[in-house]
Amino acid sequence: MRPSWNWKWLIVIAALGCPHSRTNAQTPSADKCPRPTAGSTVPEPPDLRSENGVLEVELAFRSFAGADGQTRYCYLSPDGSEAPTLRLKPGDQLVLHLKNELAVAAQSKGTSAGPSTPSMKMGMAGGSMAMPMSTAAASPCASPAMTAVSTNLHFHGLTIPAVCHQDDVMNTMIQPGDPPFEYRFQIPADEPPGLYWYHPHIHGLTKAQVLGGASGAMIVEGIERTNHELAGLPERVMIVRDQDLVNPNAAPAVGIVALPPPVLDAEGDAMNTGTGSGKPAKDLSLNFVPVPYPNYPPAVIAMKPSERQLWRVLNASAITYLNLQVLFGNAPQALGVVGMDGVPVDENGMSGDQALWVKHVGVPPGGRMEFIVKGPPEGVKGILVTRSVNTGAVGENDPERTLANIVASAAAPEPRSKLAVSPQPLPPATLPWIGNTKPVRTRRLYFSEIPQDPKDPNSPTTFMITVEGQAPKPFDMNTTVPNIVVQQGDVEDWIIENRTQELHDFHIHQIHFMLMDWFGLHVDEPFLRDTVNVPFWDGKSPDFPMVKLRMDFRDPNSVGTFVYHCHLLEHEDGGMMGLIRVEPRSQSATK
Ligand SMILES: [Cu+2]
Repeated sequence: MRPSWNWKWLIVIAALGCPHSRTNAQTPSADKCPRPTAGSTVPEPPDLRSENGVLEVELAFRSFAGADGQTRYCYLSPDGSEAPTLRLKPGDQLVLHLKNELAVAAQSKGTSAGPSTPSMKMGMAGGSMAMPMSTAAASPCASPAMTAVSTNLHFHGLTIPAVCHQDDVMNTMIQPGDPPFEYRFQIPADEPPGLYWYHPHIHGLTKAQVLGGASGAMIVEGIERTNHELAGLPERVMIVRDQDLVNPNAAPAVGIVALPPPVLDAEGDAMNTGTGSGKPAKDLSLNFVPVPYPNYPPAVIAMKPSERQLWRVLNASAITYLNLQVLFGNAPQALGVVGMDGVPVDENGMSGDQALWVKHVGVPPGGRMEFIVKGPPEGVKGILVTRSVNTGAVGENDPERTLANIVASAAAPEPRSKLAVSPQPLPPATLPWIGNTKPVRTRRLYFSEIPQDPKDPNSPTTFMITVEGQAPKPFDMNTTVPNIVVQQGDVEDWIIENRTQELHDFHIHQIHFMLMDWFGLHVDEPFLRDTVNVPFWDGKSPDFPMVKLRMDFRDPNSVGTFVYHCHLLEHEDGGMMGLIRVEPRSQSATK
């Protein structure tokens, strides 16, 4: 039986991004992290594909102080390609050797990654560990302390164990001078096909490294096995990253009348103007092609006229929300969403071959959207924009901007990858659809913030996510006591409330969840997410906005201790994170 598509969650997909709808020179030597210039054609990230069931990768993690004073971070493979897309099939093994080649000297001169930055202060104020600058040798699996140049990797979205050499971010810290650190794990045979990603996850440093460009895509192949509409489509990966403004002192360009001067928050970011325009908190780039404020010179996407493609879009921004739309002239075009957060939209096994046709897609930081796009006919101008996102009274400013011109031409090169023409359909899921399971309990959690001076929005803020009934406190990396203990096999409902006047972006490692209620709307989405926007409080309503999530701890790989947090990385670095332990199912409970 096929469920009828429900208008309520169509609204939610489109609205998740907008609840109210609407560094100093290191050396002048060779640029270690070369980036395209503004206005360039959007390049495809390089691909590294598994062969015979294995993908072995060497990545060097480097930093470079650009001429604009910002520190860039990059993952480089031995052939010099940057931030490669790792492509594997379910069941394949990934062996990734990560060499930390960050320059200690570069970090101690007050670059955006240095220990004197606001995010670091907040991390420390937020109860993070001590951060000695020593890089004394210790096992990267049990590093006693982190430094300003420590790093590690999180494989966002994968259901793999949270242990060292796989997906642990609590104890794994790789220092410059350490030998290459080996990540080695198997993509689960039942991992849903789709778009995943990798990025560093050192609490207190995550924002600086991700903002500098430390991120890359990962694809579990076979999405065309879930949906006949995808057979044979060319596919392209698009990664939106943010960075500090290249022209922070420029006045907004054309067309803005009597806009109040931007108010900056404690991190120096422009606060939400509530107008959908004005100075953004951060600049954006599309596959590293910068689209800087104030003129936003668009990047160029070349397509054959009217060609259908699968766009696999990752919001790898540290703090910027996206609300993407494709327009031909002024007309928004239908986008056929087929995957979200790495999971095909027909994951419930009942709705195969469906795409959700929407006119815009909200993508929170950390989120992924995979959708079918039809290119413009020859001679018609297409554009890819991010509409403004209302982040709340104390949120950052995410104004509307054009990211790229879509140029149709018969001579446009085809994307490098094409989905299989006659794919074998994916076998149905072995576990019952989570929407049909009974939760064993309901928990309530809430986001909260405490500014040092409640009257001063510029005062440093402590960020927290608290399990109701526990004392609110910012995350402490030294803690070994989990906030939540769950038994593997259980399904739980979590209500996440937002008691602050800005959006937060709930994310949990290792598992996916189903969105049941959003902003008072019962949605029962027939698909899964790992990252979801929690609407902001208006400062007046008697009730706080909330989302209700059905959390799936049935996968044996979820056993272990891992984190949930806000994916606005300055919030995570500032303490908005909690610890969960999933205990192995006891003998007596196992049938
Ligand atoms: Cu947040």
